[in-house]
Amino acid sequence: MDWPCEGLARSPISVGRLYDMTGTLALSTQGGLPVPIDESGLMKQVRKKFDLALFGAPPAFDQPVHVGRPNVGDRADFLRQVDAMFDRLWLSNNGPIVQEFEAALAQYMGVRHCISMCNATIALEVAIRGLGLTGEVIVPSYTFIATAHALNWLGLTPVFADIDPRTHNLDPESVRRKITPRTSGIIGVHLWGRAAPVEELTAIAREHNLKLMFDAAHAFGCSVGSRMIGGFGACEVFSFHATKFFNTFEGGAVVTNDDALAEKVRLMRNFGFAGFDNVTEPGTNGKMTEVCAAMGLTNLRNVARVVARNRENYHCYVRELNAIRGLSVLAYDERELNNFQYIVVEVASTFPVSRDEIVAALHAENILARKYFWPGCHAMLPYRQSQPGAVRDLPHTVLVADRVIVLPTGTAVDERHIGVIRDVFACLASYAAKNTASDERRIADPVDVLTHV
Ligand code: T4K
Repeated sequence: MDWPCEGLARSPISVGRLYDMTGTLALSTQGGLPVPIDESGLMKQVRKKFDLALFGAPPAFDQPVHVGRPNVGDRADFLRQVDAMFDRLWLSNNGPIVQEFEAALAQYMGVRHCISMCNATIALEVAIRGLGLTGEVIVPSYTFIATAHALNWLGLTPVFADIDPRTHNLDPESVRRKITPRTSGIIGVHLWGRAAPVEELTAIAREHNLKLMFDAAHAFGCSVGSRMIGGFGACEVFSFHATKFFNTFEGGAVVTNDDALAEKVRLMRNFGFAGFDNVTEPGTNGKMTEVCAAMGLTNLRNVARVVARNRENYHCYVRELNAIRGLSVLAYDERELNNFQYIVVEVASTFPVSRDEIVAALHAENILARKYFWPGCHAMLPYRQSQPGAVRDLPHTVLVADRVIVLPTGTAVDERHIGVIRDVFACLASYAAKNTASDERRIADPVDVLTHV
């Protein structure tokens, strides 16, 4: 079908004109200006084609609805800790709040060591270096670019393996095919907080004498086989970025049950200092600050509330979107612990509107859906040239990256937002289906769009 371009979606069209044409927009006005019709900031109902911002209507929300809105616990609790920090005048360098935070996380995950860091990218680099990885390391291409960049930054080669299209996680058979004499390790990623195939990857690593670690950036508070993620492989790395289910503003951690590795990682995080004037390792500055750790302690006490909201949102999305033919919400295994942080919708090729057109339509409504992790690391500029065979070897990565949309959730989102998102999908589907069946004319400009109803 023909579809108005993104630029068209943003072209200003007067509210008055829209009322004249459709007569049904549920826009309310106050002193002539549109005002939201509910507390979610909703500006209109979306029932049919001309209710869509893509066709010139005002956006559904007056403010952007984000995928990565931070979840924040009790502010008074946080501010009390920050006050005490100011009294102590101890702001960084393994302060008391960082130590309390690390102990609390180690206990929460049931691991021996938690070494907090300034972010997960630095934590990955320190862990990779601490483990002594060299040459080639196998990673999924379908992940956030930081997984590959951490290797590249250290002068190592990320070798991209394919995923299982049902789980979006590493396909063990593809991993096997990527092993060469230069391979030193595997980094599994628990994508969307759903566990990588831990058992299979552990067996492959053992068989080929490779080191295995996990990028657990998405998997805080998740389990596999009823064991908390955090204790698998030689170590696991978490992200506590602002957009994550659990945040410390910026932050991350290496967690491990290996005493020697923990000791090395601790030293590397702080320039390799083993005491005053005594440097025993090459190191970097990966330290978490006190204020970040205070945010972590506050948010740790808020985890259950955020999980509950995310879970409700997830069920609401499943109910609303799975009812529309051609859409499916990636399922969480509810026998395990999940943080339900990512709402991942797959758009089938039979859906009458393409994934990119849907994203453009949602953005026009101020719903900032994302195409994570399109187009896959292998297709990003720094890696495109280095592995020319990658596209041939990564059919499932290409397939999945082309059909995923990640939708807003978290404590800033509720069923009212989800209802509107459902309406946008439904409206697009029914308009496109009708348009394709009955009207094959090219719609060239806004006037054309508006006159060929
Ligand atoms: N490994 C994996 C598998 C990862 O997914 C990540 C990070 C890492 C490693 C590395 O972790 P860190 O080094 O970051 O700790 C975001 C995050 O920046 C990134 O941490 C995360 N993965 C990735 C999946 O998502 P972008 O490029 O999408 O960020 P941005 O700025 O577009 O923000 C996303 C949405 O959140 C926007 O709609 C704006 C909104 N937002 C953002 C911030 C920071 C807010 O509403 N408030 C905020 O404070 O990467």
